[in-house]
Amino acid sequence: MIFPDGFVWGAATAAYQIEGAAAEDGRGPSIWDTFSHTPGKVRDGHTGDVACDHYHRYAEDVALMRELGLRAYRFSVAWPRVQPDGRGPVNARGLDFYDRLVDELLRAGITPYVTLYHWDLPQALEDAGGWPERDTAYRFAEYARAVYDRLGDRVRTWTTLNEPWVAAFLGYASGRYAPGRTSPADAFRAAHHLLLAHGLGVAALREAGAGQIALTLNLAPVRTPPHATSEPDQAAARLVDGLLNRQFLDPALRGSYPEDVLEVVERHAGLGHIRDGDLQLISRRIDLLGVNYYNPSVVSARPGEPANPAFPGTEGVRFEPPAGPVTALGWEIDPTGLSSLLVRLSREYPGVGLLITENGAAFDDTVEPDGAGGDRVPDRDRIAYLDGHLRAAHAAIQAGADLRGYLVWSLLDNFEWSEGYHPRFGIVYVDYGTQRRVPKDSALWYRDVIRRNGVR
Ligand code: PNW
Repeated sequence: MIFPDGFVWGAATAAYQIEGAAAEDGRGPSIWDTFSHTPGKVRDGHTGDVACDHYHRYAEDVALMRELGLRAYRFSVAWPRVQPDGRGPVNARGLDFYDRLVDELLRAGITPYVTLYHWDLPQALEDAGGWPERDTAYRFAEYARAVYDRLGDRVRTWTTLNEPWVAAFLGYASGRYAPGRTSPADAFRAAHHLLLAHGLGVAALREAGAGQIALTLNLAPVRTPPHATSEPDQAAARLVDGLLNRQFLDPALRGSYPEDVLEVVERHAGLGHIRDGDLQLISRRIDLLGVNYYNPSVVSARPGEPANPAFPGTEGVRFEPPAGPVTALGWEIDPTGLSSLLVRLSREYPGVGLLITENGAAFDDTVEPDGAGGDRVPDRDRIAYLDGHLRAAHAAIQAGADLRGYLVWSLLDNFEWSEGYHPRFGIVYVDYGTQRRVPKDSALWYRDVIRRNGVR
């Protein structure tokens, strides 16, 4: 199964999950510093204070990427390094780090893909109201412009946001992620202001001359189980599809909120925060849609079921437990969800290129002797996961999806948000005691995939 010429192969990370150096070179606190330092919020009290120490070890990490044959590397910029209070003059020493990183990548022949916001909102902006506050979107656009002005001469592809659904609904509705608030009204306002930030960011980047602009969403097909296919079951699936997928796809790519989504928004938050002209801004043309895919969602109708806290308005909807094999996080493994998602996106939202900006799996990896005095990490289950999803991606291309590349989540084992360092998503193992990196068998397998531009 050979992929098209020019298909982009790489790996992804995010600032708070790998950098550490949380108080260095003038970095201000983000909502994830506050949250992870609040007892009871993150498993075992883990924080990103040190993480993979990538801030100091970036050169070694880029060398490793080169050895693995990566052609592209997606990383995020920490807003509180650039503007410690989220507004005002830039902290040059914070931008210096990304400057060095970009140069190191280019020297290694690796194309940098920059994400401007991967959830680490400066705490000062949260103190001023956070994403439920409209002003935060304008602050984001200023920040985006400041980063572009420093890196834009060398970075061609710019992503505004990573997964606004997670930032809004896990951050402000379920409270499982920073800042840990639990107000559905605030979550819907946050979602709209994140979209507005995206639109204002696109305008700022475009005006500054950015080559390729993207938005990354966490997307999943929403299905009903085989035993539940009645009209109410399908209505349940349609509702969850609206909240998870169409709430973001339609404004960004069609310039309107879906009617069924607007109805839920109005019930929880009113519509006063959606102003005339917002949707024109939000739908400014982008070049790429970043797709983060891990698993499908499966739901059915069940009267009396309380709403899922991350999906306000889903009273009477049951979120079904996985029916098949799962990863260490209990996430269902189903590559068919990726092919159907990609084909649907190309059909229903034509005219935007697709890039898989995250796909991968957490498993309980262990280091073992390789028999030659070294170490290896025999992660066969991860190889099977990645192989299955690459086959699904290939099938989607055959079926007409305009898929341009694949970035595995993640390069390194890292800080998996509320789950701390327990889940290991990396193709490279990190021994947190010594910061030693050990490429897992999946990394060596991936190197071969890249070499032959496909899977056997
Ligand atoms: C994504 N959910 O997070 C993020 O972009 C990464 O930073 C993260 O490490 C990776 O996936 C693995 O979790 C998600 O509950 C977290 O639906 C949670 C959900 C989705 C995506």
